[in-house]
Amino acid sequence: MTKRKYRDISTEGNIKFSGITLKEPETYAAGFKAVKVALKHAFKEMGITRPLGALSHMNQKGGFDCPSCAWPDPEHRSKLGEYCENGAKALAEEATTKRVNTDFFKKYAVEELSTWTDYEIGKSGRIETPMFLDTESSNYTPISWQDAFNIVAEELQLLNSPDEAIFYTSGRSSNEAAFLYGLFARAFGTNNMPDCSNMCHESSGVALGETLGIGKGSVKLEDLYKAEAIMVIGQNPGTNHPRMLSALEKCKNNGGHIISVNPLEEAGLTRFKNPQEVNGFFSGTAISNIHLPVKINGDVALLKLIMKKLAILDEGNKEVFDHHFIEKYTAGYQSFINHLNQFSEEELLNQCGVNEGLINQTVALLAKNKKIIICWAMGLTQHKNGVENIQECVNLLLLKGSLGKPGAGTCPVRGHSNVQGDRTVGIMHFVNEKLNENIKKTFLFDAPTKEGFDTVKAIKAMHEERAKVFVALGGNFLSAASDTNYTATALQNCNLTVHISTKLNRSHLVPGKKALILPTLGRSEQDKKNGTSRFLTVENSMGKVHQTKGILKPASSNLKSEPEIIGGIANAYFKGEHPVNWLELSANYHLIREKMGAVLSGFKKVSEKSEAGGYYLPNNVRELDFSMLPQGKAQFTNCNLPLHNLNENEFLLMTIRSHDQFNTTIYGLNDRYRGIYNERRVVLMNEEDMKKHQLKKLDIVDLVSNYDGIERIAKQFLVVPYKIPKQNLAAYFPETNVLIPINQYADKSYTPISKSIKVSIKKAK
Ligand SMILES: Nc1nc2c(c(=O)[nH]1)N[C@H]1C(S)=C(S)[C@@H](COP(=O)(O)OP(=O)(O)OC[C@H]3O[C@@H](n4cnc5c(=O)[nH]c(N)nc54)[C@H](O)[C@@H]3O)O[C@H]1N2
Ligand SMILES: Nc1nc2c(c(=O)[nH]1)N[C@H]1C(S)=C(S)[C@@H](COP(=O)(O)OP(=O)(O)OC[C@H]3O[C@@H](n4cnc5c(=O)[nH]c(N)nc54)[C@H](O)[C@@H]3O)O[C@H]1N2
Ligand SMILES: [Mo]
Repeated sequence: MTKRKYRDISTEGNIKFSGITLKEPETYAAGFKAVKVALKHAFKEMGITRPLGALSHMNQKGGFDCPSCAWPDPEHRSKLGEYCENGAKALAEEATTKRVNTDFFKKYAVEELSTWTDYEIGKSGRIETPMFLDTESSNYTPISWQDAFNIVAEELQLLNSPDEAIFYTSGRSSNEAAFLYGLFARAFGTNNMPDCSNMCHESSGVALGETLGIGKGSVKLEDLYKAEAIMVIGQNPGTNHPRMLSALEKCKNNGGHIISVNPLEEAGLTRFKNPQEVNGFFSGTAISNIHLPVKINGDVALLKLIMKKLAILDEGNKEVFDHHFIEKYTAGYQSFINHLNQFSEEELLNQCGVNEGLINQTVALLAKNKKIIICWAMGLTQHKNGVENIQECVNLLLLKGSLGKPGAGTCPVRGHSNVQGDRTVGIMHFVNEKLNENIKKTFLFDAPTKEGFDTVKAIKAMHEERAKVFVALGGNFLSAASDTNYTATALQNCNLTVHISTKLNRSHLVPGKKALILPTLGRSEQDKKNGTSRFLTVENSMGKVHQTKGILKPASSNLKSEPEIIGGIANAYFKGEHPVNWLELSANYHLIREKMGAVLSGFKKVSEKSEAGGYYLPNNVRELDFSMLPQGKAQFTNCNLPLHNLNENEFLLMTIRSHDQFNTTIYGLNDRYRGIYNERRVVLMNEEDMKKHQLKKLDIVDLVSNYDGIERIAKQFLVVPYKIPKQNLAAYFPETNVLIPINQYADKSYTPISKSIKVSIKKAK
């Protein structure tokens, strides 16, 4: 067949701008305005009556877990509602009254839909019924569930090897769905399970696994209240984890200090009005005591400089570092200090770009406190040295003995609401022998022992036609992945692409030769069996497993739950000839949990009543047990300084989220906290750089990356003067993903370098 055309507006140009307005960035996050904006979104999408009832159940015991981020819920929920502006927007997006029905697909061919922006695609609404795109067709047509399952089964049977199939997961699925999905992939015979976390916190997982023996953070929510100092590095909680600001506020009110490390002065990190407290509506708290405006990817240099200065102070009194802790629990201290001594203060200062006075203030604060927490997100993970960025944070905590005690520890702030749980229950491309053994014991089949593909490897395999069937449990693989045009070809090369989704997105519109969209229930919707509502479980950012139970009427009567869809596919494939009874297992969530308890360490068979508030999974760092590591000790790491060798006309570009988006789902065109309204194709630039390059406010430029001799262009961005370090730029993802080469990723974790892309700018013609 001839390949269907696919069009990418970033590559084509001819952009119609939507009429930008610029204001001063806001200094306060949240407050009354946030609640007002949240409700406006909710009423617009969900109608008049549903939002308030639904919001009052979000993040409450017995209700449903917010579909936005993975921040944990406090033990005592606020009476004003335990949700934030962006949680309400996420709910509104899922519970919208708009529908993508059969007529919609009849009206619009996939090629035409692929020219729509992500915003326009997302706003079309919830998918009502399974849809199929046949080899020569230009439009999706409706299909029965059983026929859809049979098509997937047939295409899987046609493969020469199970490793020609790919099973992607995005982090919104429940533990039960993800467990079943991983079980099916293994029963089918492959570990090709790329996951959104490959593009997200994989660097954290690798860094923490190597140094502390567990790829997760160590703090609990209460620790943030007790900390003496919290560093928030490379993270924008005001937009992406707003409820974290309440925890930072509590820390401050208890006498703690907050240090933010970020090229931008993000709204929530400066000041905050707590919408969950009556007085917070009006008066606010200044959050950061110290803000360190580091250059993009200057964090290792900054941390090294801080530790060098601390080491000098420690030389004098041996009280700045926790020598008892270092001696008893760590390995590599002396080698670390020797390595640190090789760097000059001048070189480090120059590379991090931060004023020395501010660094000295930070050093003074850290010198006298030993209960320190470091929180981080994508500003650290999405660089070539993403793993080392995090290991440098671990070094600081080890020096201070800030682990395994109240008020101290590591806090990688997770993205998707159940991304951590999905990994815990078995979504991973590498082989876990213990898991395989337990699967054998419980389910009586042999799981594959060959390492599978992560995101980058999966894209390459599809591009080179080594993989031919792509199945996605949620997510928007095309827009989320790097090198958009390369990834598009990869998906188009497949014989079949299958998306289990709630809403239409770009990945459905750049399909394989055949394609299926299988519509599923969202987190907020009732999942009924024989008239009774069922619950599922998720794991939050701090390792606590808890229930989630939807309360809204489903978007259509023809949706299936994720476990049922997976069970349907597995049953059509195995046709009863497999030791697992897939239909029975997928229909009974209690049974899935019972099996999870048998296969995974720490999982309990939660019933409706027991463990309703959730339980923590085991965490060796909390116990200071490093027996799984060399010498049985936590490891110091000697990290190098990243090198970019920028010439005069080159910049480092970070691709970030606006306040009006959840990853590739675009809620609206405003980035209120940064003062940017009604336009997403903007590039934030330092005013001196603008002068130097003879650019004026709102000039139109193209962004160009040049790696391995290939020029990649993202066309037509409006220049916005902004307080950002020189030679640094910021623009939104996913519009800029065309610029990120498939072969540029973090060492060891393979996370694309979404936060430090070397680019030049050209005035657009
Ligand atoms: N509303 C909303 N909530 C979300 C999401 C969403 O899209 N919308 N996404 C969810 C997901 S999946 C994730 S992973 C998280 C993402 O949460 P974040 O990591 O907060 O998201 P980003 O917008 O990528 O922001 C990265 C921050 O790091 C800073 N930064 C960039 N480069 C550097 C650097 O080199 N050094 C330092 N120190 N800072 C740097 C940027 O200025 C920005 O403030 O949020 C989750 N929550
Ligand atoms: N340049 C650049 N690229 C990035 C990033 C960046 O900072 N910069 N961030 C990366 C990060 S941190 C991440 S996590 C990835 C995100 O990658 P993904 O997780 O793949 O992308 P999302 O946009 O979160 O996926 C949204 C889609 O999920 C589906 N969906 C929503 N809820 C549900 C549900 O309950 N069930 C099912 N089955 N489907 C559902 C909807 O169809 C929706 O369109 O993107 C990465 N890409
Ligand atoms: Mo993420």
